[in-house]
Amino acid sequence: MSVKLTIGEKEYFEGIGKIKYEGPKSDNPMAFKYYDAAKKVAGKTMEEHFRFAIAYWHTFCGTGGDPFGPGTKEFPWLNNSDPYQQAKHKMDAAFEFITKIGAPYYCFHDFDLINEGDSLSESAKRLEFITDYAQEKQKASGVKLLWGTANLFSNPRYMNGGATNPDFDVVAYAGAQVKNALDATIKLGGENYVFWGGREGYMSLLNTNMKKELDHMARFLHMVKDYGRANGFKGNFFIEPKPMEPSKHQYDFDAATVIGFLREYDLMDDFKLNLEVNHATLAQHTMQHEMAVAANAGVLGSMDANRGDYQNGWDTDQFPNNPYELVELMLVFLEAGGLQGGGINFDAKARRNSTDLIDIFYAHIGGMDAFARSLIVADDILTNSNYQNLRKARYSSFSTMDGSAFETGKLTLEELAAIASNNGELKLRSGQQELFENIINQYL
Ligand code: XLS
Ligand code: NI
Ligand code: NI
Repeated sequence: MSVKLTIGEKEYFEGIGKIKYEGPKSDNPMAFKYYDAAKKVAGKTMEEHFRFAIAYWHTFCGTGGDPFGPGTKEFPWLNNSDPYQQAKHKMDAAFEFITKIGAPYYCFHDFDLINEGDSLSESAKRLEFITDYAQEKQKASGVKLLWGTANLFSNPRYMNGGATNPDFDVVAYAGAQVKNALDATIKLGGENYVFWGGREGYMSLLNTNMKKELDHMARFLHMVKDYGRANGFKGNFFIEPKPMEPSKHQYDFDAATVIGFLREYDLMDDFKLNLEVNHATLAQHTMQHEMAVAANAGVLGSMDANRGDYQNGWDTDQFPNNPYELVELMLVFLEAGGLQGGGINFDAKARRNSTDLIDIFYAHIGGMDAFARSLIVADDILTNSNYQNLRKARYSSFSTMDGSAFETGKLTLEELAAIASNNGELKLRSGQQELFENIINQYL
């Protein structure tokens, strides 16, 4: 039985209704086993915790092309050579999918919404047109915009970067494009605005003045922030770290690097981080490491959810499906008090050989369920297990008189040395890693 959930002319995902929660015993592949939007966990509903978002680029634009072959997926909404009509059909399909899967948010790059025109003014006109339509669709469906961004990496003009391009005219073009993308985000009530610097980096230091490029990037971000604030944008600006791909060296390498940059250039008040799982692994970190670094600095803003592949080293953007790993993320997530202003955006794509439209549903149902199950387990661990106490106990010596004098800056190095000589040789204290690891399996 299909339910009509569109305000467009055509139903694209025929025969599929709204995806419902049926619980872990259900064997219906088109139902949630764990994601129950209204269920309360740790004081908030699952919907409030996650604020799931659908990525426009992978889900409605990406037909599976890779360096070795063209797209494999037939997206009926792309079958139109008129860019305006095509954009409308794509948006009909997008809002139909987002409503049926039950995600409260979506995210886009400017030219995911509508193909770029052949001049700045034609592109601006196209964006104006499609964001008028998006306003209608958002109103009719209740779906909201988690964040918008500008694509400053696909067009050949950005081959040497956008804001960090050595050619000032390209920087100006990037400025015009970001201004339009931010205007579109503001117009649609977007809650955040993202910068991912795919080509803000370099291929060879021989032809690069890194200091100048970083100064330019900061200048650019300040300009965008000032413009946004002057035009009523109250949300967060997010930077999305990634160490490489497409650039050899990307300036927004990882969470710690970006935080250093934001502090150096006085941007911490307006910018937070949008962390992506596969980018963390490309930087040789775990996602929980990146999340903890951001949370410690008060800038854990948002998450691009996906996963990489342990046997190869690129951004495969697969859907998350590993509960053990996700529990580790959800522990950091809950202990940090959640995300600041952002949500969980599936920056993930069904595989190139997953060519049925229904595969898009399987992929998102799986991702949402994997997060939901992990949230429940992480909450259970935090409320019912010995986990936090065990970790705390490792640091108990800092609650002694000397330990707390050290923490509060009341000890000199000479005093520290005197304490050590009084203690004599020390007993080893186990880190008990395996004991900690077993807790997750026990609660899964
Ligand atoms: C690419 C990035 C990109 C950003 C948005 O690796 O993840 O998709 O999320 O520009
Ligand atoms: Ni991303
Ligand atoms: Ni990515």
